[in-house]
Amino acid sequence: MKKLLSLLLFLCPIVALRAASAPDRTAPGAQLWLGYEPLAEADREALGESCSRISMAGSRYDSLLVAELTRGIEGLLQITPTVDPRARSGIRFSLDGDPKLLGEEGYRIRGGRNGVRIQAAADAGLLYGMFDLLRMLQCGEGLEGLDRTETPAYDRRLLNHWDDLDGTIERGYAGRSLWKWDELPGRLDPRYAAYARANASIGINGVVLNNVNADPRILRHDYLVKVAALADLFRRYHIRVYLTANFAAPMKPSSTPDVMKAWGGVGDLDTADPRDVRVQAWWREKAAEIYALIPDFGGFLVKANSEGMPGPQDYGCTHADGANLLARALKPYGGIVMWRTFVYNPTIDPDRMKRSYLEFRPLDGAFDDNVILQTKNGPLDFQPSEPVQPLFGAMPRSQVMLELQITQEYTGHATSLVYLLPMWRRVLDFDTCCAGPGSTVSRLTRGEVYPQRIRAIAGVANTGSDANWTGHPFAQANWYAFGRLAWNPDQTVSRITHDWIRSTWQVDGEDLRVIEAMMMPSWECFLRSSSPYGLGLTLDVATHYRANFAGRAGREWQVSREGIGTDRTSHGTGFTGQYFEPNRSCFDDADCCPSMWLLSFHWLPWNHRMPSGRSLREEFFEGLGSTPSLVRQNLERWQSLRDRIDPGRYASVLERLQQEYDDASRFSAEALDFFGAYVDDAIALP
Ligand code: BDP
Repeated sequence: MKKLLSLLLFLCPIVALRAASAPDRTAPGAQLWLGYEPLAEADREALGESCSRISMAGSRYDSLLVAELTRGIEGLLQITPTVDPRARSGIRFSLDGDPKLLGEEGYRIRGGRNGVRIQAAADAGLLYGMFDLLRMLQCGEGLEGLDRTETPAYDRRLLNHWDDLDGTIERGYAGRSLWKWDELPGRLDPRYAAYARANASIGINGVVLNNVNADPRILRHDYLVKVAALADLFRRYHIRVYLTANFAAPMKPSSTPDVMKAWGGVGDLDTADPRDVRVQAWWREKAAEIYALIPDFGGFLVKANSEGMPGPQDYGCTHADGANLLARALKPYGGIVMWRTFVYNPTIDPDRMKRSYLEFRPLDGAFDDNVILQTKNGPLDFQPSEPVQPLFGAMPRSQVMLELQITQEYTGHATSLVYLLPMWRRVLDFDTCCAGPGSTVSRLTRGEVYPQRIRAIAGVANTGSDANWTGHPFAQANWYAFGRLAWNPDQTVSRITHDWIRSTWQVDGEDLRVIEAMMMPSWECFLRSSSPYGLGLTLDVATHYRANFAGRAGREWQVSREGIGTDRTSHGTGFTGQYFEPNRSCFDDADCCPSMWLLSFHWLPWNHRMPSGRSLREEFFEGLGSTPSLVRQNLERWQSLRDRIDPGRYASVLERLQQEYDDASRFSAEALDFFGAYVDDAIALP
């Protein structure tokens, strides 16, 4: 009894603190990074005066700004701010910023003894400035002496949802689609607003609602009315809606329900030929219909002549003919076409890594100015690590944007803790050298190397109907990091990571470092067994490893008793020839090639001497067996935080780490066994 009493006394202050906080703890993780837990008393006192009054600038987002600030300040500082248009102190918004400097979305934020001033040239800047202020408060950053100007690096920062109309999500691991098409437009699920708010808080300003393997029905009038209801809601958060268009949409409905095979759409034509005037008229009319419902509709994303999807090549036309067809229909309204370069045509070249370049580079300069080529980071398909797509920099007269995959298709679904920001950072920092040193993917896609009117970036979303949005609580970090990176690709990894940890877990100091230690090496640890030296081994995580290995060993990895890897050098498939110098020569040379991509570019004998002085065989097998112990370390780290994390989220992460440990153990055992059959223990170094 005595023990129970002392436990209760011990818990009391914590309970009181938690009870006073606004967020609903019944759904662990539902608040994402917007938990707004009370700050320490000293901080609350220091900031209370500065945040006690709000004066508005009269923007279209006024009510949202007041609601969000009130929610944040009530949670963090435990006071309710008053709205006072004449306030000379407190949080003051104004729209008198320099438009040349701040553009549509930028802001200047200044802090002093009297409070904070957020100045913008247009409404959206105030929204982003407000979220930045709340982030600073959550992260315990002082406001005194603050003077910062922020503008986004990309104008279009998009999430791509691979959501199907039946509520399933292609490569989704967090439940069903957020969009309830059968309830729309009549009922708006409260989660729509919560989703939009979360996106706005990290700067995302566009969402493609449907799967790239597009069901043409999304362009039918009844669906467009539903889309318009979502667009109306998202507009309140400065988010535009885009749709994926099926190239065969103008055709008569198909009798087959499988969109991948459906050679038919929602129109009444018997062709989708871009040269046919009826097809052109169909797209023009469709655009007019869409813009009548959604005046700020962003545009179309298109996957054409890829993995069985219809496209202009079915009519002997090029990607440019197809993209321009849609672009011209959208042009009068300011819409854009994001045409994907993820193509898949085995007749062009047997080395799949070479295909996008071979198909798209000859079309450089042929695309209209409202077309942008949406390009995956690598030439294969979102593998855990692969070389950067050589198309970046190779099309100086075309606009190109980067597509990243936030959802963890090849990186452990919602079971593995794999923090993807370090990978994305490498991609953005990769120097293509197309116009001399410094021609990084980041600068290229921002139009700093060759002119680009459209500057955009997309991430394939990992959200779903799960209460915590992303399945794995740590997968929220990938969503967050994508948004922050899209706003500012020069932001350091540690800055973004620290902000996420502080805002999400309300920890600092040693606890923050423990969580950081779990996240930061997670991608490279995952690679050691799942993508050793660029050899992507994961296909269907947690199932059928052995069958998967057997199916791919010869064709893809060319594994034998002699060695492993694919020769893509100038002596092999010639893929390295698609890069600019000095990358080309470096990738051609096994001693210069980054080890992370070594086996993507080279076939090497098992006794190849690695920079460590050890053999490829030794390192390869050590890596294959390494993940379980690394996951165990994360389990122990997490257990050390037991008393500092709310029980719901603590248990959810623990359970997933245990599952990850089991999966990793099974994966390692099967991989060691499978590849072990090819090698002889006695392989000696040369
Ligand atoms: C692959 C996915 C597939 C997508 C495709 C794409 O497995 O589901 O449709 O990419 O990006 O990674 O189009």
